[in-house]
Amino acid sequence: MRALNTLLLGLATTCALALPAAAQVSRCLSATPQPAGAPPNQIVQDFPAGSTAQTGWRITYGRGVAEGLYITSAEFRRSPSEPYITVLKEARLADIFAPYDPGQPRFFDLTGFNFALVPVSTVDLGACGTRVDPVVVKEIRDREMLWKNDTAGKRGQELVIWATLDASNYNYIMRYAFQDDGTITFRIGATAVNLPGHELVPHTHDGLWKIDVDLASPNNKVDVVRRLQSENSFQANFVVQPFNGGVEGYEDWVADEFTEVRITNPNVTNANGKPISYDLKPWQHGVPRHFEPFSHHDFWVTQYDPTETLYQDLPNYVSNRQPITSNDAVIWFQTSTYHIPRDEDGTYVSPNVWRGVALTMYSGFDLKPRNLFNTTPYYP
Ligand SMILES: [Cu+2]
Repeated sequence: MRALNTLLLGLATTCALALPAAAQVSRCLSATPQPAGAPPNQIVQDFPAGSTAQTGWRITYGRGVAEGLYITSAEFRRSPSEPYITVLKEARLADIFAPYDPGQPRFFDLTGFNFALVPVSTVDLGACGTRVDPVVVKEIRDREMLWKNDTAGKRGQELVIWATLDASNYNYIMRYAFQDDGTITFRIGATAVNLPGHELVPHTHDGLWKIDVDLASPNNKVDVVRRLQSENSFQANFVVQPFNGGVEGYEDWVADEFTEVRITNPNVTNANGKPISYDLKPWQHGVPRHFEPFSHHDFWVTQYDPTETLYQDLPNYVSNRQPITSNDAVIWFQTSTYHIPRDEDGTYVSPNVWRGVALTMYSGFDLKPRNLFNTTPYYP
């Protein structure tokens, strides 16, 4: 009897051990089969993954030495019966700036070097990632609760592509996520080994982004949205005003105004008659203000010009104050993390030998649709 019990217990243990592994594998969300003959740098993903499509993205990406990973188009559809709507013509890090608190060194990690992307490793892939390119990872992820209403709710999903820039001792993770509700998230993560000889010196990692939203056409207008509030009144209100009065220039992110930049196509409306927009929502820990003039303001907007690629030249690019009310506008935005070294970054194992890596720190922003849908997406 004891032998039989042991045998049964053994079988039960074997089954119990086998089940979690199988369940773990099935947690990976299904990638949409790619259309035959599609360009190799294109990714199509419908949501919900592996089920009857409701929404979907069709994106293309590019990558290069001194450029990292960037987006060369992003189109979204609200339902499988509708055509895709262009959202992005281009989005990239124009540069990455790492100035050290004593004043030197000051690195421009894209335009100042020829840094390449790191080949994808198995550790990058995790349980569910795929290598879409020798240096680019694709993941279809669960992103927790899209909405909740007591016991009702819906989990959200996203298509993520990311790559890692080998910036000498440092690494930068460049990550773009295209979500089921039309949101796009942009993140830059700083990690790897603190600067040799400066391991304990504070510095910032500034993501200098260039975002060309062409919402259903290149002819969009750009507004700035602020919450006006006062400690002397119960009341508050918001204002929507042309960015910099409607001409090329800059605006600042003001923490107590919840500042956002809104890109609208005034000629395309949803079924409720409202123009479709995207809101650029900062995701800030703080704002960098360095000696360099480009860093003196958070948002810059220029009229599209293919020769304008250098973030450092923004003050010159805006000097002729071209209109940005019904042209192809480009938004430039800086996001930053302040890295004060800590023991978790590593330690000196001998006077000049450092051992350890800085854990990843992210900065970034989201682009979120406004009046693109007619009502709540993914609601019964
Ligand atoms: Cu750092």
